[in-house]
Amino acid sequence: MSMFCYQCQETAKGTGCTIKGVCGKTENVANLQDLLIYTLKGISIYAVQARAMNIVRPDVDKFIMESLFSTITNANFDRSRFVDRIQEGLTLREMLKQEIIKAGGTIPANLNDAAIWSAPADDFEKKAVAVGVLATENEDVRSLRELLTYGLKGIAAYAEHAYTLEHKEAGIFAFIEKALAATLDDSLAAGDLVGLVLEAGKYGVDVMALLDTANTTTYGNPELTKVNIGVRNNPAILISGHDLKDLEELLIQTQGSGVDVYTHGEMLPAHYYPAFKKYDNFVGNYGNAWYKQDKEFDSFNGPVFLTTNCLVPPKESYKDRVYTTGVVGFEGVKHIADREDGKAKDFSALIAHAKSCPAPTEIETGEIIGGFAHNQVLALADKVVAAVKSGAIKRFFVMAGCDGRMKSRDYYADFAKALPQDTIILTAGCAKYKYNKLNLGDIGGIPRVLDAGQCNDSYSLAVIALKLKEVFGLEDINQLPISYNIAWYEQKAVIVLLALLHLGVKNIHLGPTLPGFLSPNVVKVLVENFGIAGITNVEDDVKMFMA
Ligand code: SF4
Ligand code: SF3
Repeated sequence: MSMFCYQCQETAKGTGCTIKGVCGKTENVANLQDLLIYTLKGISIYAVQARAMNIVRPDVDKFIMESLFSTITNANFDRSRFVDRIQEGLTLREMLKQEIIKAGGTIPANLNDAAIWSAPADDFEKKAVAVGVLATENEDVRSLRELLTYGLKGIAAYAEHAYTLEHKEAGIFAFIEKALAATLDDSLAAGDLVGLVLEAGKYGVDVMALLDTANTTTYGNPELTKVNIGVRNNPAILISGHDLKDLEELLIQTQGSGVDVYTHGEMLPAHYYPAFKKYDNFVGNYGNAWYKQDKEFDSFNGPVFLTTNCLVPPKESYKDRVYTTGVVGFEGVKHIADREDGKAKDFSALIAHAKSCPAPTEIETGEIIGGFAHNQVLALADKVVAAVKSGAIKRFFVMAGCDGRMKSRDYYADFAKALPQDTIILTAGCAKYKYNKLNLGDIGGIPRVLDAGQCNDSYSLAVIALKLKEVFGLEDINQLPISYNIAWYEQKAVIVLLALLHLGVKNIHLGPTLPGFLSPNVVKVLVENFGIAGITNVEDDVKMFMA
């Protein structure tokens, strides 16, 4: 075995990628990611001690957040970026340690190896092999440590988006560091780790609320919007990922340039924000969820810009048209540098490149509808409540989460089609692409698929549920006529799930397969305490949910 990774839904055989990632991640990148996480845990040991002495280093917080984010599935495949990060991490770790000593603190003897190891860059991969996921021998402890770590990756990703819009919360950084350090603590029993996993859910709610505030105060509240899925006859740039600030700066810089901008994948919900509607070159959404990029980037003809996950290793036919930024990376692909001194990123190369390319090839025509984040749905609350009371709406289905290339995910399209006409789908994340073009109709003017936005906007779905609970005077969120059939793929979906558990939601169904990183005993805990279950087949599941 040359690597071990089981953090995402498509992990090999449902148990772990051991030779090469199904996602395309190479063995050396996988191992360096493990070593980076180990380094972050070591830094966190000092960060916890420092914080207790009122020493807070914003550079350390930021480094940990961005590093966690960079190890999310389909974010970064570039070996050299991980080597650089590990080196930077070791330097920060030493600086933090010296600062503690300078402030009169004592560095404990017998610190964990993660806090004291060092090695020349050439030896990183050798070191990495000893510190990966399998270094924890007990299967249940390993499962809980990884579940916690993946939840932290999701928190870090959302915290990074909020941070970019100048919204941050010290408590979120403090929790990330406390929890990372805890994953090294052999004195913690499984019960303690379960407690931390559930606490991560609380911070999942907090960070999504923070990002919601960041997005809505900067760009306005998402509103009901029809998004064009056809093309125009101008050269264009395709922007993907979740970063709205990158989009804003790109729109400003392309204005009047003759270059159009289209969204792909998780950038689709940007169209729902009022702030972006003033750009007449912001044409529409091109294509579908991330995994179809190998075909859709080809036919788009112009440059594509990945602001966050999900990047698929690019085909040679369009690799020279791919640009990454932020935590995203791929060897041999052009990378747009971070902002400096409050200045915008420089997209001139991207725009010049677009001008030399033909316009996108049309792959579909028409419109899709979305923008049903909490503010818009609550504006329709009277209508929704009346429809529930009259029986016109029998049940809501939260089908948030991720899409992916596994054939078994056709289940979600079939499930949406098979749902009775008096049901509404509440969605967020790229999972929506399985049914947002099916024309499932409406109930008295309320569309049967209500898209709240990106995966982080799952927060909106929780706000809506809590509001309905209040309106109907219910004691428990689980008394609402809402079922949860969530599709997961990467680690942001892990934090969305933990956030829902924190809010008290029970009986969530998770598919298309249960996470490979959950040991049988951890699954048992989740089943017994939260009623978590998998999926079976469309017919039986629809019957079960509607019963
Ligand atoms: Fe395998 Fe997923 Fe890890 Fe990639 S991220 S190596 S597909 S488990
Ligand atoms: Fe999609 Fe990658 Fe998860 Fe943000 S973009 S939901 S998979």
